[in-house]
Amino acid sequence: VEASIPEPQRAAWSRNQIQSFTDKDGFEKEVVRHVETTLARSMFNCDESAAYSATSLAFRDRLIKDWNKTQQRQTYRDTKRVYYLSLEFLMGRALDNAMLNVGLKDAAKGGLADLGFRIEDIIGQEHDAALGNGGLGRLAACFLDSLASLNYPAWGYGLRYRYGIFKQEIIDGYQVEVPDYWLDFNPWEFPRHDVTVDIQFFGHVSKTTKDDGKTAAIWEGGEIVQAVAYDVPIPGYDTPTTNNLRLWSSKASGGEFDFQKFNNGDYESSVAEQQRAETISAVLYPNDNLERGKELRLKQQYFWVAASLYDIVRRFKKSKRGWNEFADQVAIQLNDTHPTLAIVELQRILLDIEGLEWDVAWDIVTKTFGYTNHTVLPEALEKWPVGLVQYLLPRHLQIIYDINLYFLQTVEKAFPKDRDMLTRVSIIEESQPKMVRMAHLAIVGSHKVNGVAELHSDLIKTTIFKDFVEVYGPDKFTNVTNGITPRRWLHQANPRLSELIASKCGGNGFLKDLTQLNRLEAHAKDAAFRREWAEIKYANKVRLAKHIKNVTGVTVNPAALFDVQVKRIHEYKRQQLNIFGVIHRYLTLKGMSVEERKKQLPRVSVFGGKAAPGYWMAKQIIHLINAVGSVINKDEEIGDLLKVIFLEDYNVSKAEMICPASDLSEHISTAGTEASGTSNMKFVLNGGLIIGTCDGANIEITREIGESNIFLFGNLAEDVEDLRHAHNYGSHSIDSDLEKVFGTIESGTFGTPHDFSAMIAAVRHHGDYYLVSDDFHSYMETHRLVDESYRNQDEWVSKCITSVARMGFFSSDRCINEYADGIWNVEPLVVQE
Ligand code: TH1
Repeated sequence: VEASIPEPQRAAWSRNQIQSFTDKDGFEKEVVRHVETTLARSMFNCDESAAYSATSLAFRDRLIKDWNKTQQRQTYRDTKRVYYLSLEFLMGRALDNAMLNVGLKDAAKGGLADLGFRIEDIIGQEHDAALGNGGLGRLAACFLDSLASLNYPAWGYGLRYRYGIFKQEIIDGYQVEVPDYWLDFNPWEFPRHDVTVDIQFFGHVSKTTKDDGKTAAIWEGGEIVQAVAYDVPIPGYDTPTTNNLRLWSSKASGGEFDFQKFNNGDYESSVAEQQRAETISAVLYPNDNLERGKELRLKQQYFWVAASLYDIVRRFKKSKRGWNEFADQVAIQLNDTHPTLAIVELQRILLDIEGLEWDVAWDIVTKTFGYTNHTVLPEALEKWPVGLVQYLLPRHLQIIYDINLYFLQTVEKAFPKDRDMLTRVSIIEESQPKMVRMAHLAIVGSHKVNGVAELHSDLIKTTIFKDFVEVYGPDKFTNVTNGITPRRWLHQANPRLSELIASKCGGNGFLKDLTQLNRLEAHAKDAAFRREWAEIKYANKVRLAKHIKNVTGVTVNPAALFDVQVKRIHEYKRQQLNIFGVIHRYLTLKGMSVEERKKQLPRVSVFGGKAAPGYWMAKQIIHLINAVGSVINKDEEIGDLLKVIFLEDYNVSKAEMICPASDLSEHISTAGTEASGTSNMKFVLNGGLIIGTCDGANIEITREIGESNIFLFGNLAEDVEDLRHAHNYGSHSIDSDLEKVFGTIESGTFGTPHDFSAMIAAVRHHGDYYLVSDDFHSYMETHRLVDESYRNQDEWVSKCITSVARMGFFSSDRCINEYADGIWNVEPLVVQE
């Protein structure tokens, strides 16, 4: 429908079109209809899987109505839109979220009960949409939820991977990766076979002279791969706004070429071509905070970015506005450097296709883009060999060189004769082979660059991007501290706690304005409230204990302190520090008399997380955790006092069960390495306390909830460099308690010592880059404080309540409003009911 038809007319059509349910009876009718028609099954043999499918289809119908209305409204009003470009969207499950956001979960619960099902079992049928590695992908998903809930006109753009992050199995204590084929039945996506874009690769560039005598570049030859759009509706909470997530899938461009081969009897090679094209969107690269420079990864990036930009420009052109208005209509946010080629692609479109002058085009480009940096780890900073870019995207490399030339000219004017400055800020690294530095390109091509927590934003300004602060001044660099959506991470994950909070906060308003949690603060002193609070935590722990029993066979005591570290396995996140600490605790317990032991607090140490398949050290860490668990868990002398659990296949839906059941969670990265962290926020919001380092968002969490409500330990970011230097050039002595732990491992207590020798050598002989030994003593001391504190349950629960009351700042709604004001300059657009 074109905008030329008056809106009232179109609104009248949609009112009369789809009738969707509004209560339990209506829901039941829809489920039965979908079982019997859409699924072509009968209600007599409707199992949980069919009930899940039909329930999803019923809710999907509801979303479609609001989705169409939202898109029509946004097209008609033609206000500025935000485009969030992310290679990862870690969405998790959609059904529960859809039910809660449209406010019909109770209707569905009653309806499913009438049909003989428990709603939890039906929700549990859904496969996670796991198109991401960890925090970066989950942040993108939280942002989509907030954008819709706050009524911002916004689209997400990503890749529709056939295989998301692998499924992790633990076999004999080792990680085994199994492919995650998740598309079998996915009611939440809509293929748009009519929305396709041809994407060009390889080829060569020639020059022509235009009518006006100017020369223009023409990129020709090479091969074409087709991008097909798949749309996923993103419902806002308690609002009709339903935004769109568009994921691109690759296929062979088809057409006559294929057909001819087919007719010539070259069937095999035409199928092979098809498969080669489909490879582009086949698999998510399973590395978190690591860039391995694979050609297919660069192909994925350009494929996705070019399709998205074509789509965005096509939509802009419909409005018949001049190019001078582009940046007033379009804001594009780059989620890390993965989509940085979008900068080059837009410049190419404006220059080569639309015929704009370089300076005019470049001004539009830089006003359009914003770039978010998520890491300072050197191994994660993207660099592509110049030769590879030249071969895959010859025209883009020319444009990159021109961008760099003009940029370096302005730098030279400001810093005459400073050759080193030019070398340092150049987009091209003069190494062997030469490399394109994507972060530099992203900075030069954007009007704002932001970090994701205060410490991190300070660090990028003083370390990796220091020179750019000199070049552009400090205002181009800003901070937007990450946040999480309280809908999924409190209301959906922890319904009982959400209800209890609502009873003291004057209803559910806190779910849309999380600062209202401060109304809880007064109740921290109320003994009856504390009892209810503690009872909910206990019930959540019982549920996790049952899950642990089911999947590992180990019985854990729900009254024990649950100490949880779940996140990607990485040396900088220091799961090795945690497991060394667990071993130390075990040794301490073993050294006690029976009497003494009786006085100790029981603990359950829970670990979870995936290691990148090629990250050998991370896999060793998983193996050690499992080896330690299998010894301690069957040590009868220790019994309930200590259990060590590794939960396999940690993902979003498991996080929703684990976060509400934690007493203490570990966020113990080496200071200065974790840009923000977001699970720290999830755990505190669910009434758990944190043991952590002064790193990432832990620092701001401390400022908000108060120093007495968090267990901080370890060296500070400012001291890390000197400590590392001392390890390598001074004498490096290992903490004596840690040496005992090493000795125990080396004595064979946890199996073949050789299996773990590299982990020990990293600390003893290879400079202990992550400061495990430096922080060990203070870590163990702080755990002692945790035990002491947990003994006083009244005080512990008060701390938890006070902390939750002060977590309002960490809503992704606050975060999205900051982006909207400070970076995108967009306003909400309310869709009428
Ligand atoms: C993470 C950061 O490690 C984490 O601290 C932060 O909270 C999160 O992003 C959201 O801001 C990152 N994930 C990745 C993944 C890749 C590359 C870089 C990063 S940084 C693939």
